[in-house]
Amino acid sequence: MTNYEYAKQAYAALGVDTEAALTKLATIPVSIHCWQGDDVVGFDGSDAASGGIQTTGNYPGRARTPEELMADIKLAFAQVPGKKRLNLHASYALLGADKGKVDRDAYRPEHFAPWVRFAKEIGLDGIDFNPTCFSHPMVKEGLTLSSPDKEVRDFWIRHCIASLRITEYLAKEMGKPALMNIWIPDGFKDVPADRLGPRLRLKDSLDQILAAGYDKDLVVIAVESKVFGIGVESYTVGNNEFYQNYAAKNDICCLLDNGHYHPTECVSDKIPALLAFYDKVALHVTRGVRWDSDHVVTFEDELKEIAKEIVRSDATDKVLIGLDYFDASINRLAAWATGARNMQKALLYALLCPHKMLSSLQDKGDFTKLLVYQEEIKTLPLGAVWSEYLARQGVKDLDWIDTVLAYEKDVLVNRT
Ligand code: RNT
Ligand code: ZN
Repeated sequence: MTNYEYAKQAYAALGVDTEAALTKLATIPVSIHCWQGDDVVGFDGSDAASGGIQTTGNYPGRARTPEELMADIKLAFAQVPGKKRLNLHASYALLGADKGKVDRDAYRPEHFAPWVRFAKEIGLDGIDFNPTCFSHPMVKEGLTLSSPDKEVRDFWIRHCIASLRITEYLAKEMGKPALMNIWIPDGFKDVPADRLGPRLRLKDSLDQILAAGYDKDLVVIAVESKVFGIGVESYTVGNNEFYQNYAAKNDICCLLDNGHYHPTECVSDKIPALLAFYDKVALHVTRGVRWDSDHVVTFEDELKEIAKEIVRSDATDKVLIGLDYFDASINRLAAWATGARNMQKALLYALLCPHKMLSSLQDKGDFTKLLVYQEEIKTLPLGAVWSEYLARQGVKDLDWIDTVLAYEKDVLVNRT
């Protein structure tokens, strides 16, 4: 008997069909961020991320050009099973002859045409997009869409509207709806004198962006809240309450980044709360260590809980799963692939849980048996099913790291 056959029987004893789980897993898209490959720098002029986000480490091999980033994405994504989308930021525009002439408020779809060609070439399931409202001279006093300076607000409103057109284009080209997620760094280091004014200005800016109109069959707009950032410790304009109410009243979507809440809050618990009201919920799956540090996603409890909530709420088509981490202290391709593989593994873990049986124990009030089963399930032979999935997807098991390290030796070390 193979390991997989043994595992299949072990799960079947609990009423779980491993074949159905493997089939389902291969249909769930995960949007993988482009920004792990170059430390969130982009190609439009900045030399480091700013605005409360920060990469630490200087491991050799950062992608410095679109060609390098695409080559790295191709190799890193090939180590990840499942349906993959690409998550782009506006700062990754390929401006060509427009470089230095066209600013972010005038980026056009054609500046992203090479990304479409690339995504098609490597068989991706779609492209998602983000306006880049940070790492730019028009971020004034740390503010963008909430700035008291109308010129600043207008610049970022135009940027978000330009991004909307680009997102529509990406969706149309890829033949798949796309997410456009708005995150802004706006906030204050010290106790503000006015907490309402900036929020009213942000509300008005968002209203103006939405008033530009967009094709709702092609684009889902999300807003991403945050509790605090480095340098903006005292106040964040776009906090959770602001955006949840804004999204609800304007029929857009909330994006939950699990690094953006107080440390004892769980995004896993927020997902079903939002699903009670929203058709779509977007995620940035990350791992915060003590703060929103964006460490590589590992196979830890909250990741499993997030995956379980998506699967047992029958919401794999409602929850838009995206990744958001960036580690510059280790091989960046290994970082990318590790986090993305873990997201897939957590979804598999969730698909292999006997949810109906467990929830009926809850409904019957049999909390003793519920606890016992939930604990026993943790050590079922997940690894054998995972290996089977990798084999069926044509993706390497543990030895994938050898491929990445060979690439480091041949290619990455020459980027000095
Ligand atoms: C920052 C947000 C945001 C960014 C990316 C690059 O705290 O999480 O989503 O990390 O858009
Ligand atoms: Zn995020």
